[in-house]
Amino acid sequence: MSIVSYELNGDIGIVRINNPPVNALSHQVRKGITEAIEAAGTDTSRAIVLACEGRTFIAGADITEFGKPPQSSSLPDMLLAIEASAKPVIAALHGTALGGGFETALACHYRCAMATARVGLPEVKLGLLPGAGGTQRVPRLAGVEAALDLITGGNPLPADTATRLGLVDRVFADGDLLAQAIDYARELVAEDAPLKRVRDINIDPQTAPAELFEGYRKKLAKRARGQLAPQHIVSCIEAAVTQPMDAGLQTERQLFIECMQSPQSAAMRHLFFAEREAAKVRGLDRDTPVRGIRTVGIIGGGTMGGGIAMNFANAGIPVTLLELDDDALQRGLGIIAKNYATTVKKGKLTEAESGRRQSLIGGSTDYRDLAEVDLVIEAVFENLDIKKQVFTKLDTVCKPGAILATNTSYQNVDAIAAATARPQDVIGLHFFSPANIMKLLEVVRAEKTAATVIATAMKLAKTIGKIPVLSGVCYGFIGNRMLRYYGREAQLCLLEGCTPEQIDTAMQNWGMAMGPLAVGDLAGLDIGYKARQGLSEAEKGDPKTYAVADMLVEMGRLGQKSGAGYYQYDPETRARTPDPAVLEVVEQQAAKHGVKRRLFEDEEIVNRLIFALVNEGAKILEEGIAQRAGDIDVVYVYGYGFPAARGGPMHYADSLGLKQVYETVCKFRDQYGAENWEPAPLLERLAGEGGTFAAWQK
Ligand code: 3H9
Repeated sequence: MSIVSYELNGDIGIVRINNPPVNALSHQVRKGITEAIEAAGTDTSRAIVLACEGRTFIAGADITEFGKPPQSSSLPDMLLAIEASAKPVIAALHGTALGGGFETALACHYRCAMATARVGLPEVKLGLLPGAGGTQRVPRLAGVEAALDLITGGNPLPADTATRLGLVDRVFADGDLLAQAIDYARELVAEDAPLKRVRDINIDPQTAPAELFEGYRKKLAKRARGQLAPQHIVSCIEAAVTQPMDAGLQTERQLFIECMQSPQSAAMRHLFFAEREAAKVRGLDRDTPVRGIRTVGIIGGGTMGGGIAMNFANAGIPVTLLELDDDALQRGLGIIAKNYATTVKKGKLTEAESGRRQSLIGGSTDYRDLAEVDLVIEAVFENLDIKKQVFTKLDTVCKPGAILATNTSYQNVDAIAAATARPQDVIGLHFFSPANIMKLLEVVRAEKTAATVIATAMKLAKTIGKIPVLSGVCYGFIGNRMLRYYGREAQLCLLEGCTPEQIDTAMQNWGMAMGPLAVGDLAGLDIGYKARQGLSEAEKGDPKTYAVADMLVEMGRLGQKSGAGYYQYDPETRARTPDPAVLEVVEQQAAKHGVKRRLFEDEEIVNRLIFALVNEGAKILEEGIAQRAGDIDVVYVYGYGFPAARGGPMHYADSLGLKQVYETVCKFRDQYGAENWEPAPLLERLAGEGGTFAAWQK
């Protein structure tokens, strides 16, 4: 079948698109649709149905064509041709009608959809705005506020909500979409229904005063700090109110191009593909068999274990939560119940659904209850000996073929696997806290992990809504290994002259979701403290590095949970305020370790922290711990609050140019010593060759 086909079904012309996997609007598709509409204009058809083959209606412009020279006909031109058709064009939607795909539907005169369909304009997630009339047509149909929410949020709407907003005209509960769309087209012809062109709708300016847009801009300045596209979307929707359609389309076009050429969009498009690429394991056949995961056991009902359990229950997979005794078990189940209650309170889940999900989580204090589960995830205390004991026990009770996973953040998965007689079934599944919310899952391949176990883990991640990234075994895997150096530089900047708020503000202004010291307070300063206690003097490194952090813990300042850490916290609101007592500790420790405090520019703080990440990332890449630079970016954006608009640490370094990064790292080495700042060999090599991390293949 050709990419776009046209045929007559009695008096209805049918344009069908068949461009797997998601019917993206490639040059060929645009050309095909334009020609089909032209053909339908001159034949005996009385109405035209536009529908797609495969799993979805058009999922948008073809992102792989972005950044390449444009080919005619352009999407806006194609849509003008559809809108201008003298015969009604009816879009028939199934799957996800997104971006340029939904804009195509909006340029049609009527839209019908399966009840399961979803429609949306996710361009903002690519650092873009809808560039084919979406910002002009949605407010005309659904009103300005709904348009602002839909387009700046980027999340798709279910068909019934879209119908309520006037974006869809007819919904089919089930049955054959094309047959029903043809009937609907005949009905419209019989009624002599008017050609409903969205451009003919005028928006009452009274419904959208200038203050509405100003308020929205301010809200977005906080929610999407420093991002261009959300602000431009507001301007486009404002233009839909204040300008005639064609002028509004021009405004949209101009701002779309500006977004498309921005480094922010390049970064976010990089992430779109990196995220999908990360799910692919090099050297693993696409048809590697996967094991069925119908039931799961989780060992440890603490915050982590409970959060992990929720992921499976949310995906309809029954879980047995194992604890040492009944008290601990009831505490764990209680935390889960509380988390669900909060979600219900926020209106994100119904009471009934929350009950259904919780009914999938059972408890036990007996290992034998894990005998038949397909997967066990161990989430006990971060101690290698305890973990080994757990795995030895699992080896005796679990059925053959069960996957035995550890949720360790640091421990050696090979050593854990060696505690069993089936190391091929052992894998690391490193969830991020809060585990029911954070998208990232590091899948840790141990030396003997079987291919089928890796393939199962990668697939399972998708089932439970996670973004998987494969990591090799090393201390801290990809994310936490790099974080150590980021944290080290934050500590040293503090000692050398910064205040906690200067560091956190500099990093937040740069785009990080939170500053490193505020994150420390949130996680609890005692965690790092305890981990450091377990290290030898040689492993601890320079004693000045964590002098402030250690002192704060010894003063009982454990972070938010004790009401004070790097900051003071209001017990009611948790609002933080700077604390002069912390500065005293910093000054005392600086004096003790002979560090002369000085003034810092924000740029130096950012460079020290981010380049420490990049330098370690380069080592991780060269060692093969990460499969590709994009995987490291995905880890940082989805697990550590790294700004998507900067594309992840490795993309950011590539975008600056590795020569510049290398030279700065060398400058830091000369200034602060080779112990912390020896440039990674790969960084040095690529900087010399004019290469990039993205293009480097091991
Ligand atoms: C736009 O439309 C701009 C216009 O406003 C203006 C223009 C002037 N193009 O995600 P999956 C590939 S901007 C090219 O794993 P799922 C994807 O890379 C666009 N390729 O499947 C993957 O390839 P591979 C606005 C695309 O079922 C394969 O399809 N639209 C595109 O989990 C399967 O993807 C969007 O932002 C594309 N547009 O989810 C929608 N989309 O197999 C982006 C996907 O080689 N897409 N691919 O790795 C999505 O959100 C999801 O792909 C979708 C399916 C929900 C559709």
